[in-house]
Amino acid sequence: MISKNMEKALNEQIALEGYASFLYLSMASWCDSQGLAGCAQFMHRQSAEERQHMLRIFNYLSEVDGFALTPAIKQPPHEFKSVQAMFEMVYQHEQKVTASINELLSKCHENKDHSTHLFLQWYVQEQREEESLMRNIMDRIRLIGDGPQSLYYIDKEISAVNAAQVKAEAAEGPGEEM
Ligand code: OFO
Repeated sequence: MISKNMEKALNEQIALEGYASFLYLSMASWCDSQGLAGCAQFMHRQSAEERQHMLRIFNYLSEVDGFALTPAIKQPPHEFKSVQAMFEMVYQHEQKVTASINELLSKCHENKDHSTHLFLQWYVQEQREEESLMRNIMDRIRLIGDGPQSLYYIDKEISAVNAAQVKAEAAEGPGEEM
């Protein structure tokens, strides 16, 4: 059985993952409105991934006799200055999620909750991969440069990144995710 302390902390993480899913969905919509189909696909996939991250904790809480709370929906921003600014915001959000996972791990130590500590290892790796992916995307955008002519190439590049992610996920198989 999980402690009330840890249950509360995991529910906060559920809310953070849920917000990421909605933020990325909002970004997908904005990309679509800008004619950036490749970026829109990328953000839709990221949004779906974040929902899976949320559900993974949801299910874990049920498994350890905790109560998973469905978070309130806070409306994310829906206007972005540029595609560069949007990816910068994604990177910042991922850093916030990483910091929150690290906090959770410290709480596991304080509460001697080895089970949750083990469960969270998956998130540690996921966050490392996500941050690296976002840095890689920002580097590519920087190399292409900004300005209206660049948008076509940026979108093509993100579409290629998305295709590579889909392929890698298919190779990994469904794993434990729902
Ligand atoms: Fe789930 O926050 Fe990143 O991936």
